[in-house]
Amino acid sequence: MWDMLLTDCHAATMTAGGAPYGLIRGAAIAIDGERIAWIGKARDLPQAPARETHRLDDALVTPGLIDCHTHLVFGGNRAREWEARLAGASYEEIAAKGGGIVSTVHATRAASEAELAESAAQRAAALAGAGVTTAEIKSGYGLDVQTECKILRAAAAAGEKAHVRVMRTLLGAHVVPPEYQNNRARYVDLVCHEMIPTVARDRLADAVDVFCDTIAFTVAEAERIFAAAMAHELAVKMHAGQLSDQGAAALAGKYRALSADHLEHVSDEGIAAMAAAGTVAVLLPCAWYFLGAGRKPPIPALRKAGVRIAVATDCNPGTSPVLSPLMAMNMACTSFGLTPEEALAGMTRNAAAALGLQAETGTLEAGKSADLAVWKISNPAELAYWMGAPLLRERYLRGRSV
Ligand code: DI6
Ligand code: FE
Repeated sequence: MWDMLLTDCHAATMTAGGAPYGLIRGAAIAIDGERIAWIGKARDLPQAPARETHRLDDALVTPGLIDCHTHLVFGGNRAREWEARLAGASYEEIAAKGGGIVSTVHATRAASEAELAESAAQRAAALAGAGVTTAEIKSGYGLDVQTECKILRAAAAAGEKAHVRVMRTLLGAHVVPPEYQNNRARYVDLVCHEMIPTVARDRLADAVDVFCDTIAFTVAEAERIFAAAMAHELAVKMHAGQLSDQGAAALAGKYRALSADHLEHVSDEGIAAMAAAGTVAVLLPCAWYFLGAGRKPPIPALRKAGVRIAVATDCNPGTSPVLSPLMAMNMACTSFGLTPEEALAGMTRNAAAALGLQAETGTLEAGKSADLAVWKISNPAELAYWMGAPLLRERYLRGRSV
């Protein structure tokens, strides 16, 4: 006897290679404990009884959405800076004058762990209300060992409060903090010899990320940090090609990074290295939009090379104050030219791969965690089509309605 049976639904399983969206019309989904035990056409159900049966009135079920790139934990906000940008200042100019990321660092250092957990939990709850069951959360607004650890602990607490599975990423290499402005190498030493070992020892993160760009870290610095992360058995990821092409995507490939993210500026060699390594391309169309819609990521080249494409909100106070995964999917289609099916794969199957979770979640398949989103629509293309509509009906995380 199964624990739970969901019937009278259509399932966009998002498994690759079969029908569009892996769609099963007239589906049933059986859940045992935390896992999907069986999924298929209801008429093929091998056994009927379950402790609990839910009839879903022909609703669409998809894998719970996965927001694989966020900076949800931060103090304050940057609405003032945005006003300055609207009046003509550039993101790089503001950063060079000590604004930008550094201003959020001051606000985050000043906030208590409980305050950070509470504001991040509210943001995580907003994502959950739009169908997210898994979110990655990066640190990166502390830039000292103590505050980076505080952020990573707050990230876990936020996930617990909002019933979202959280994967944590150390982004100690977000920018060089003001106190190391004249001694970058010593800050990279701190990241490699103190931050990464502490975070690994206390199991505060699953991966290490580096912002590799003009206003942040060079490829050589990123390589030192990747080597340190790998020595501590942490996965690596990269903010690559957001503002310029420094060769970051090629380095991501060389180190078999889980993902390279942004990629508005990326060379053919960078794409080839990512393809060879299986590195996922994470597109962040809301950050692209909020920074003024410049150069776009080369989608046809990524497709041609066979690079898997994910989509995320990049929720952060400077370049993407966005808590709507469906809006990110919409923009990935309207602005970058993804198909609605690619956009949904980008927030499910490929987002799972960008977090190393492809065996656990991201598709509806027997054996995977029962992470589901139930929607008030019947055609999966509607997920990327409606803008700002409350489409979610219900969410399951690890087999439980939350
Ligand atoms: N790229 C981004 O878009 C965010 N971080 C990064 O490396 C922006 C962070 C911020 O401006 O606060
Ligand atoms: Fe980011």
